Amino acid sequence: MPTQLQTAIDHLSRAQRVVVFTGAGVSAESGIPTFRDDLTGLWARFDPQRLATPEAFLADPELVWGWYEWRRARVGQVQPNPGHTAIAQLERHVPQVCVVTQNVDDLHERAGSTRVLHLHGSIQSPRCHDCARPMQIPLADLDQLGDGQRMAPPRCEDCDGPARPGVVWFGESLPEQAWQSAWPEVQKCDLLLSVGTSGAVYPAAQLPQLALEQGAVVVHVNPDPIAVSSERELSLVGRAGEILPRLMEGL
Ligand code: BV8
Ligand code: ZN
Repeated sequence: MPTQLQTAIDHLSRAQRVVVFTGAGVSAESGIPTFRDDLTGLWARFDPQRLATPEAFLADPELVWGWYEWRRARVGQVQPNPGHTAIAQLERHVPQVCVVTQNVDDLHERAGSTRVLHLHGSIQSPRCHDCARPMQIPLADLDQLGDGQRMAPPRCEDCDGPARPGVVWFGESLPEQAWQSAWPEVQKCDLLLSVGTSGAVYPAAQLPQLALEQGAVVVHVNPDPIAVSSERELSLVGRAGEILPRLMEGL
């Protein structure tokens, strides 16, 4: 009886079009806390789902901007982990690979993935809240920030509006271009590799189900076992940085 890992390797070795769908778990081993992890420091008493909203920003721009600048500074200080690297190496074995990520960090790109769609935006691209002009803002010094501080968002040179993070907040629509590109990729893939996501946030969380419905194989990689509902769905239990390199070794 082949192991789940060997079965996944067999499917992956035959796949022509693979979508790698990732969540915060793929960046956990780089030192970026997931949304399931408790927030720390200044943000410890806040719920991310309440802080990552337009309402929270309008109510207290300095608290929300400070949180994103602290996170953006941390992303600048960490490195891609073996999970990101294995996903980038997949492109050597599979003709068509598309990474569809819920993450707002740039670790997939820094690991070498060449096609990355960000369904929830990018923390590296702040813009004016009022006129949407992209704003170049130097990284905050993490040593100065300690566990995070309130920070006044810089003002836009054109209209004096406040900077806002380039991410998609709860209640905001997904970027049209990313979502319109992701959907057909999932529709036509042979295999969707779902890594490090709790599948709690919609509409992104629909994608593995969409892949299954169109006949693709779906492979989950997560330290928590994922309940599977079809013989074309596999759950590989373990960390991305441990499982993904083993998948690549088998190709
Ligand atoms: C929209 C950017 C509509 C910001 C994020 C009821 C009320 C109100 C709203 C809703 C509702 N029901 C549904 C909604 C819609 C809402 C939603 O889904 N809410 C949920 C919470 C119920 N969705 C939205 O609002 C979306 N927009 O629907 O618009 C609309 C339509 C038309 C017109 C106008 C509006 C927008 C959602 C985007 C929110 N922004 N991020 C920021 O980063 O601050 S979401 C954010 O949270 C992440 O991007 C990510 O998507 C999500 C966290 O999920 P995960 O990535 O899965 O991470 P998580 O921590 O949950 O899990 C980590 C996993 O990794 C775990 O399974 C863990 O076991 C695993 N793991 C841990 N370590 C490892 C590991 N795996 C592998 N290796 C390891 N080492
Ligand atoms: Zn502006």
